[in-house]
Amino acid sequence: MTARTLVIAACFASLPLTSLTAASSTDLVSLVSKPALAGAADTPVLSIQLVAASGETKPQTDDSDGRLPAVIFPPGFEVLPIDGDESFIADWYVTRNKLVLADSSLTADPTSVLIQFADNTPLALQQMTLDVISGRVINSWPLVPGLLHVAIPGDPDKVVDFLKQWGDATGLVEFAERDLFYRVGAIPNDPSFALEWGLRNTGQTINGSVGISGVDIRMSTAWDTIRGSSTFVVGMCDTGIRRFHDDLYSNMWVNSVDIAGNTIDEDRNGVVNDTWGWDFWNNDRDPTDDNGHGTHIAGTVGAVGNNSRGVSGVCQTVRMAAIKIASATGSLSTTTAISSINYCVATRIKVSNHSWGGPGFSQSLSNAISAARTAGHLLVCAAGNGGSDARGDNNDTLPTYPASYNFDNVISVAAVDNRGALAGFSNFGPTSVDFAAPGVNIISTWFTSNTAYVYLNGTSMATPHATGVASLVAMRYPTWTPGQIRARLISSSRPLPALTGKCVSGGMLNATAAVQ
Ligand SMILES: [Ca+2]
Ligand SMILES: [Ca+2]
Ligand SMILES: [Ca+2]
Ligand SMILES: [Ca+2]
Repeated sequence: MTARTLVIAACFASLPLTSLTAASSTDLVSLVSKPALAGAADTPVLSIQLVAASGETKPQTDDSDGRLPAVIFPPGFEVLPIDGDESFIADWYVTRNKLVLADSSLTADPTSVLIQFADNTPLALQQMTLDVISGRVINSWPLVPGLLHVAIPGDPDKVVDFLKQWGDATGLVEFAERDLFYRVGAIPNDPSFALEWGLRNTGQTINGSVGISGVDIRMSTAWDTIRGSSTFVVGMCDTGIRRFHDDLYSNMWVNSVDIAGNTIDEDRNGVVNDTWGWDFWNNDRDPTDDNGHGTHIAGTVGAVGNNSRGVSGVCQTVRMAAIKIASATGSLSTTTAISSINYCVATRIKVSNHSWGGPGFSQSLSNAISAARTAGHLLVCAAGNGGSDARGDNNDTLPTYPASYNFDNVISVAAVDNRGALAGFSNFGPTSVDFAAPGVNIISTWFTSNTAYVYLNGTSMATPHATGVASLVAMRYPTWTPGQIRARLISSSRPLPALTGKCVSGGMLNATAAVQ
């Protein structure tokens, strides 16, 4: 048996030495406090002896009912269980949500951090690490083994700094980072006569703006090929959905596998009784929209077609899972985003809409999207609305995440108006934005009543056009990978002069060509 001795200077004075001593009771860790080793008297110094880890492993196997798991754990991974104290976790959500509702300018969660443990890190050493920072596990995800969302009492920046040093010294922590915040974003317009120019543009005047005939996504002829499917589920990761809206109700997904009214997660996707999807922001089973953004986007993907009312989604028939990841004020976090992707993969949802973003790179989110790629999941993402000045930026030099994660299961969508011009607010990027879709004066369902509609502007509105077309392609070609679907949407785009050099395709989404 080999032993390594490591000396770690703790970087903040509030280090709870007593909890460290408690961790030494296991046979995996021999932990001794040696304050005398430090140069500075007020800096606690620990000597940690790592005695050959026993390497307990728990590889995931096939479910007993014969369904293949969506995600296979790498051998050797075992993740600390979520803190068993349900009231602590419930309180944490309430506290976090109050902080965010009170201050929408927060750029990261002040109460928690993300920790990625290295492969084969024994549970006792994970727990010891948490003890050092007085951390308690809020969440973990089968999609990203070893990643923990941890509530902490101290300053998150200091904790992240400490965990980096701790990781360098011990090899236990691959990385640690803040739980970054992002925003859903749309620019409201006054309601006026409902016309969906983005689906079919005859040059009609929309909200005072005269259109150019043919600047549309060629939807009506695409519907000659495919109009949708009542078995295809699309993940709507946003502020929730008003699911009883007259023009949405019959296209909403109802999860019949997870039976409500019990305590069993029958479909084993990680949440219990998720009948309509899930609310990851409030951690409850009711993903009703309290903002509006998500209901608008849902109407563009899948308002019921041919029902003699309102608008039609790109998919006339589809099943939309309401996956609420954002607050009433439109803020969301890395961790709610990861939860939504984990949920989609675990529920075998192939395509998801992400009309949100921000400038913060997250290694955790990047890893989750990479794992989703392996699992065959496609994310359709908004290129972004130009940051705080609402003037479009070049994402090649100023990335917007998640749209700018460079994987072939991520589509980045810019916005055009009804005259074929790139919207002034729309981000662009010759290599990082894939194509444009209608995003100015977009009429869709609204959350204030079951018969409400409203116009909105934004790459948030362009994105669901692409999500709808990607879903139609996935329905038509069920064996295609996300990369194949993305490549089809890019190659079938119709060039527009204003988009030359502004995106990969130099063009606008073309549903008719995409579904051929
Ligand atoms: Ca159940
Ligand atoms: Ca479930
Ligand atoms: Ca809720
Ligand atoms: Ca309709």
